[in-house]
Amino acid sequence: MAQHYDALVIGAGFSGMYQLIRLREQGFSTRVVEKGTGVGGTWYWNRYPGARVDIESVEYSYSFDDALQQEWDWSERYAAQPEILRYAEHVADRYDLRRDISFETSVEKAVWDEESDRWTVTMLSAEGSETVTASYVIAATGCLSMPSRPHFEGMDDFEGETYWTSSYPREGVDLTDKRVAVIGTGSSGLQTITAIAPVVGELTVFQRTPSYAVPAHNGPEADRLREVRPQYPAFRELSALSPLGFQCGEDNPRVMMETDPVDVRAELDRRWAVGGLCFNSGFEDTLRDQAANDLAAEYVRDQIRAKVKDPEVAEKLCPTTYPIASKRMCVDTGYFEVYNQDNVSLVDLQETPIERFSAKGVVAGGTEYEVDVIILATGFDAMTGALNAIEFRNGEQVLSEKWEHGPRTYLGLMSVGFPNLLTVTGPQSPSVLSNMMTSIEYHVDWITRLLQAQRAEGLTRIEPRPEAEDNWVNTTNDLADLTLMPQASSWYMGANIPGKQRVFMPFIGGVGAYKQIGDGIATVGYHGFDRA
Ligand code: NA7
Repeated sequence: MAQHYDALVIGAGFSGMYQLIRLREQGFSTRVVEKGTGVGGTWYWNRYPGARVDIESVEYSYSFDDALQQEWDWSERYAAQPEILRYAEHVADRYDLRRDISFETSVEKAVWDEESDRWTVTMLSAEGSETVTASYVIAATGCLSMPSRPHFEGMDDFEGETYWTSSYPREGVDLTDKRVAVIGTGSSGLQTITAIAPVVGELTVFQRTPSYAVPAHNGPEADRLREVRPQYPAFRELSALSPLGFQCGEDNPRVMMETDPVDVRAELDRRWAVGGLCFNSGFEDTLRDQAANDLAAEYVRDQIRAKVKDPEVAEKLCPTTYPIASKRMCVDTGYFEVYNQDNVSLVDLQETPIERFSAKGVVAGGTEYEVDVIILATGFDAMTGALNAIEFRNGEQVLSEKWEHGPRTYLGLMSVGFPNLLTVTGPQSPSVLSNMMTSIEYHVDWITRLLQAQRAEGLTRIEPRPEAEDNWVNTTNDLADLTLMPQASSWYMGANIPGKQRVFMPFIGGVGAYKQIGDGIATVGYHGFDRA
C-alpha cells in the first residue's frame, strides 16, 4: 500500500517550508518533496556572483513568529544570497523541518482519483520511483524556478567554460584575470556583471534589451532593524495591506500629470536618493498613463547618462523600447559605473545579434569575441514553467494542456478540473509583483485555514466553479489592460519563451486588495468553490 499523507507539498523554498510549519501545527500529516539537496528554493539554486534580494531585508523575511524576527540579524539592507540561504537553513533547523522533507526527489506526476478524493503522486529519486497518495497536493514550486536556456548554434564547440546563473557552481568559479562574456542583462545579469567586473581580466556584456535600474544604496541594516524590531507586528500588518507587500510610503500617491513638474522632480529625486523598488510608488499614474511613464523613464535615462562617461555606451544602456516597470525593474549596486572601466565593453545585440558560439568565444555581427568563460543569465520560464513541468492529470485532462493558452485559475490558488490541488503564489495572484514573502505567507495561511475548514466540516474535496474561474481570469486580464504592462515583451507576459502564450500572468490589483478578496471569500464559506 502506498504511504498516504494529508498533504504533499512540492518544493522546500520559503513557501514549502512555511507550509510544512503550518500544517504540522494543525496536525496534518505532511511530506515535502524537494529536488535540491537543501532548503531555500531560489536562494538554494541561484548562487551566481552578486546574487542579492531586491526587497529590503527587514521586509523580505518571515513574519509568522515574532521570536524568529526578533532573533535574526540581517547584516545588509539588501541581503546577499549566502545570508538568505543561511536564514532558510536556520528556519529549517529551528523548526526541525528536514525530517519531513525528501531531498533530491522530484515529483513527476500526480493523478487525481475521483473515487477516493486523493492524488496519487509519483516521484523520482536516486533510489528510484516512489508512489504515495495525498488528500491535497500543494505546489510550492516557485515563480522563477524553471530556467530558460536558449540554445545558441555552436554551443558545444566552445572550448572554454560555460555557466548558467540559475545553476552556478556551489564552490564558485575563479574568474581572476579571465576574459568573460555575460549574456543577459536582467537582474541576474546586472548583479553578476557588477560583482565580477573588479576581478576579471576583460568583460564583454551581450545586451539584447537594457534594464531600468534604481540604485540600492546598500549598506548595514543594524539601524533599520533597531527601528523596526520593537514594532515588528504592526510593521508587518502595514506591509500585508500595502499594494506591493512592502512599504513604500505611498499612502497618498499623487497623479503625476496633475502635479507641478517641480514637485514631480523633487519626488523622483527623493525616491532615487532612497533607492530601491519604491522609486515608482510616489505617483499612481506611472503605470497607466504613457505620459507619466515617459517622465519617470526619462528621469532614469538621465541618471544613466550621468553615470556612464562614454555617451554612446550610455545611450545603448538606456531602455527606450518599453515602459518603465513593465518589466521587472532592477536594483543595482554600481552597475552602470562598471562601463567606465577600460576592461568592460558592451555589445548591443539589437545592432549585432549573436550568430553563434565558436571554439574561442561568441560571434556577433561578424565579430568573434574571444573569451575564456561564458556566463548565461537568460532568465526563467516564469510562473507557469515549474507547474507545467509536472504532469497534473485528472482523467483525460492535464493542467499544462489546459493552460496552453495561458493559466486559468481562481485566485491564483486553484484551477477547475483539478480538485485539491493548490498553488502557492500561483499565476493570477500578486506573487512576482509583490514582496514574495508577504504573498507566500498569505497564501500558506489561506490554504491552511481551508484545510482546517475541510476537516472540521468533514469535507474531502474542493474545486473552483467554472464561472468563478472565468470571472477571475477576466478580472486579472482587465486589470492588466488598464495598465501599460501588456506593452512589454516581459516574462510577466510569457514573452521571453518562444511559443508561450502571451498573456499577463500576475494579479496587478495589489497585495492589500487581494488579501481583502481572499479573506472575504474564505469568510463566507469559500464563495466560488464547490466543496463536498
Ligand atoms: P530576466 O529578467 O528574464 O533577464 C534575462 C535576460 O537575458 C534579459 O536581458 C534577456 O533579454 C536576456 N536573454 C534571454 N534570452 C536571450 C537570448 N537568446 N539572447 C540574448 N539575450 C537573451 O531574468 P533574470 O534571471 O535576470 O531575472 C529574473 C528575476 O529574478 C528578476 O526579475 C528578479 O525578480 C529576480 P530580453 O530582455 O529578453 O531581450
